[in-house]
Amino acid sequence: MKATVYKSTGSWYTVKDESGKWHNARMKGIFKIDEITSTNPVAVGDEVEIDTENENESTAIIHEIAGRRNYINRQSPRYKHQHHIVASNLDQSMLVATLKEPRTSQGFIDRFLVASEMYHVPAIIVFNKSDLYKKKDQEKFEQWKAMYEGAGYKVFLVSAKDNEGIKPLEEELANKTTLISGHSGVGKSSLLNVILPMLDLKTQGISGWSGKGQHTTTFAEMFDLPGGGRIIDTPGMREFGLVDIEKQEVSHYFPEMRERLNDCQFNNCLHVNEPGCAIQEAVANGEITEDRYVSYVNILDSIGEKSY
Ligand SMILES: Nc1nc2c(ncn2[C@@H]2O[C@H](COP(=O)(O)OP(=O)(O)O)[C@@H](O)[C@H]2O)c(=O)[nH]1
Ligand SMILES: [Mg+2]
Ligand SMILES: [Zn+2]
Repeated sequence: MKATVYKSTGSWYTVKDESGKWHNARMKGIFKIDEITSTNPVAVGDEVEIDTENENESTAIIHEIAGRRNYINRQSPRYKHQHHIVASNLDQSMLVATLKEPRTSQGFIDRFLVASEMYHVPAIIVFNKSDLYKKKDQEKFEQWKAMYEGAGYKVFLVSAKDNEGIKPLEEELANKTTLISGHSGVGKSSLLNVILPMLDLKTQGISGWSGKGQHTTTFAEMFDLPGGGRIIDTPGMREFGLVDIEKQEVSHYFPEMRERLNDCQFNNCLHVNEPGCAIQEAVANGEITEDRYVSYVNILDSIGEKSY
């Protein structure tokens, strides 16, 4: 019987079958999927084949994993060649950011967007805590909104606290599987509590976001949206790493650069100081924002340095 993985707690998986029934499932045998070595062969979002094991206890055995449309992984900090698959079969990723308490840096947002592009997962950006924005913050928001929309991303402004701006976001999430991400303290749990009324996630006090050691769970979990669609929460994940990225690739993951790459004189152009560079020209005439270009150069500079 076909089922979808909603939660992984190590060796047991919470799965929902096509009729809506929940099972506690585990794997038997050895799986090799997508030719990668993974420390967790089954990921949240996976479509699996299960056989009922014990009807009374709702336990089941996973005996097949369907091919993944895409997946997000993390390099294992201990074993370089092992990857931890965080979630699979995503329609989009949603970065929760904020301009206040604590302001999310543009560099962080841009690295998130690059990682999403690498994984072929469309990204949206949600700025939370709008209730706290003063005039200056509102201006900053408008500037960033124009910049990111110009690059091709959807941008939302919400207040989880005051339930403001939620409707357009819910429309964007409807009938899609969305991975939610963002720094600790930006209001991910608060936002999920608004859009998933049946949920009651713990939110952190103000001291939480700068404190250490508050990340007790690192397991991803998927939730059904009331109007259709799903959200995947990844409590312990601060950001996707830019795993295995080459300098030459980076501009492919900036949509506003990608569309101009063919116009550079040299096909191995890194767009830094080469002559006849369409990217540098677009920055000079304002078609690409300087701020995004600075992020591009920063990412380029960070490559070669070890990420762990
Ligand atoms: N003023 C304001 N505070 C918020 C908002 N959303 C969340 N918070 C507060 O920000 C802190 C962190 O929220 P939480 O949901 O735990 O963030 P998470 O770490 O991303 O899950 C808590 O004190 C929340 O009450 C908002 O829209 N406005
Ligand atoms: Mg939280
Ligand atoms: Zn160039």
